[in-house]
Amino acid sequence: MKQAEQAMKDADLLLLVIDLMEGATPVDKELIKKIIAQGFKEKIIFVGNKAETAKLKKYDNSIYRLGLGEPLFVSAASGSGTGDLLDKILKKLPNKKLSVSKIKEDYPIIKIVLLGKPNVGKSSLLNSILRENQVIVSDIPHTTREAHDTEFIYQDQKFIIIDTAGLRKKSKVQPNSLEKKSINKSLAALKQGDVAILVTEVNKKIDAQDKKITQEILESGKSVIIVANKWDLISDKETNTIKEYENYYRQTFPYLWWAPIIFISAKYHLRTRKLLDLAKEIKKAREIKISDSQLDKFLKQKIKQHQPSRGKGLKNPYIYKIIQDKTNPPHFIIYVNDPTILHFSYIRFLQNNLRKKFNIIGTPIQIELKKWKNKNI
Ligand SMILES: Nc1nc2c(ncn2[C@@H]2O[C@H](COP(=O)(O)OP(=O)(O)OP(=O)(O)O)[C@@H](O)[C@H]2O)c(=O)[nH]1
Ligand SMILES: [Mg+2]
Repeated sequence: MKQAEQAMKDADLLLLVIDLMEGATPVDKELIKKIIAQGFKEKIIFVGNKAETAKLKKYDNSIYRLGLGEPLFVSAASGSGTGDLLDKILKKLPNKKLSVSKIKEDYPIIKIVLLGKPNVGKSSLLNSILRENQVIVSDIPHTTREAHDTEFIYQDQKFIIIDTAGLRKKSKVQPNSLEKKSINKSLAALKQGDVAILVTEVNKKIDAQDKKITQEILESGKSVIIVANKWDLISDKETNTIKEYENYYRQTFPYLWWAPIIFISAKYHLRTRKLLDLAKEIKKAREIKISDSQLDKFLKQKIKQHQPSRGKGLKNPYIYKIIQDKTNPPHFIIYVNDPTILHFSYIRFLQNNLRKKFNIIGTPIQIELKKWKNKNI
């Protein structure tokens, strides 16, 4: 039913076909109620099928009580009435078409890339999000040979999810093999995405290969969500079990401390769609543009709270200004009297506070130090 509802939302036109001999079934009635309640009544062309047979016998008058008026009588078997139906469809469609293609053009798309070792459940996660068995899932590692895209709309937002082939340790992969090629494709897919989802198996230890993949993601500058899949395999869960696992993940990926961790079960559809909501927020964070005046105010506050400490050398560091010069991911320039003397921990301090203050979730924040010259004013 959920899928049907989404389809109703996306459709330009709904053909509601009633069997005139049977009348409206309880399922039909339920569906019609839903359609009307959701305001889709005007999308409907109401069709009564088996008109010929129904004319001979008497058809069920209850169809008039459905709130949809008189149906268009057709007979799918003999073809009668289908010409009228086509006219009606064409009449309803042209204006709609325009608005749809217009929406598509300037519709922001969120591109998510699923990455992880073989067999961790990347394709299952995609299936769970879509709730359709579109992608082949199996127990044999390397089920997915090629990265492939699935485009869909969820809560008025267009998404593309790229499911990739599992990434195995380099030393185990034959050079020039098919596998090597699919690994290259997975990494190429990463370049196209906004948000990388690192899929891991919560019932297994994080190993060097998982870490290697996070390195690739970090180098790409993409946003990240860490997924701990197969949560259903953890038995005897207690209230703090998630917290314990989360601590383990945090310790294992200290350099990704800013990435959200979500515990899911692709198999049982647990929290899988939550990832879409999160990706939406993250995409916003990736595209954030903070004005100079907001950053001036921020810098003043922070310096007041905590003076920049000295690194190497004898000079005291002095920060003139912070500006954001790029977005996707956000990139800032800190203008200082001497870029070599500002202590690393102070840059961290500013970075963390930028993240907190402007809610930059799941996204790397890039910072560059530059020497202040008067012409920068
Ligand atoms: N118990 C459990 N099993 C899962 C879950 N998600 C996936 N699996 C199983 O894990 C196996 C691998 O799933 P896939 O989705 O094919 O994994 P993949 O990461 O796409 O694998 P490759 O395409 O080979 O890289 C299958 O047997 C799935 O049924 C889960 O949440 N819980
Ligand atoms: Mg797969």
